[in-house]
Amino acid sequence: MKSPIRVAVTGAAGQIGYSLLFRIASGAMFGPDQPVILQLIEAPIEKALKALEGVAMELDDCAFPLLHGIVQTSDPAIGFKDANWCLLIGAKPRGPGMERADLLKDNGRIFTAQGKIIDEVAAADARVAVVGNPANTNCMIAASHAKRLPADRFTAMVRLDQNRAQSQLAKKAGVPLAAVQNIFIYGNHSPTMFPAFAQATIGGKPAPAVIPDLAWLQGSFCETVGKRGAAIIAARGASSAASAANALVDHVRSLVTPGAIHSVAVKSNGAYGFDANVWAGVPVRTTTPGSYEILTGHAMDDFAKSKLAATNKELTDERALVAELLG
Ligand code: NAX
Repeated sequence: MKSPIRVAVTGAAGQIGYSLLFRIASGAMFGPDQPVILQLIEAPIEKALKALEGVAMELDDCAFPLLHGIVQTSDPAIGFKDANWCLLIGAKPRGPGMERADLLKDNGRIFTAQGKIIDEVAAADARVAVVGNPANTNCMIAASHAKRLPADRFTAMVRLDQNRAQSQLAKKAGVPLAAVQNIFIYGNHSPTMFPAFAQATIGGKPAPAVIPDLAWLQGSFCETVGKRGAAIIAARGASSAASAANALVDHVRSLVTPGAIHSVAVKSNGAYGFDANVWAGVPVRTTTPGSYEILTGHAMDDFAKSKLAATNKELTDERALVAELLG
């Protein structure tokens, strides 16, 4: 049996947390032979901490053999202590009438503090995955406050968008999901993201050859993927949770599986014309567990270039709005 790894999860009593923790503890994220210690972090609010107690009780009641311990805390210094993976889900939601700039700043303050404390107390091999929105910019802020951990340890999740795009293409083509490959998400986790359909393959053929409907690919496909979160809120009365948790399982599982090729928001370093200092969705290949290289060889046509420019502009605008919070 391997020795357990420590997995810190913020927002652990929230709706994504409730769909996520049981899958981590069952082995879906790190594999069936990897024990875990869950370090659950909640906001210092009585109701949230009480809910967290209930979640921990349910985790106990699952009797997962791989779950070697549960920490419950509202103190990030305890929650992130020696963590090998830090899954940052907790964030302030956008309230009625709240400006996006205020949301960026309020969350920026949370991720400033978390970036600092993770850098101080997490394990030397710590990896960070950000889900809390605005995920790309929150991730950039947290990374900017880390002096010990390099920037490439900080990733943000665009895997839900990739999964959504894969599913839409499979439905349209009338093929099983696994027939759709190489569909990658570029840019921000927001409606400006670009699901690069021209690079995707369906049954080994270019997607536009199998779906010869450019108007659909450029229009309704991109729009459905980009606005899927809002469509789910409209239908369900609550934001995507189970699919977001599932995507985080996929995000981390792919990052610990050498050879996996998948979409992750990482420090762009100028890839695909993104501003070098923003965190943008790009295709990566996992090299060794937890490490990756950006795949830079994909050609972009004029339509793709215009989409990339738009999502890059949104990321640089967000960066400008939080400039005072960057370390
Ligand atoms: P919930 O409101 O159900 O849960 C959030 C939890 O975080 C709450 O229990 C809250 O007490 C806790 N929290 C708040 N601030 C905290 C802090 N500083 N430290 C620790 N815990 C804190 O939201 P949920 O539906 O779980 O969504 C969480 C975040 O994921 C939101 O920001 C949401 O926008 C984002 N999403 C990101 C997605 C992505 O693909 N990147 C998709 C799904 C989701 O919308």
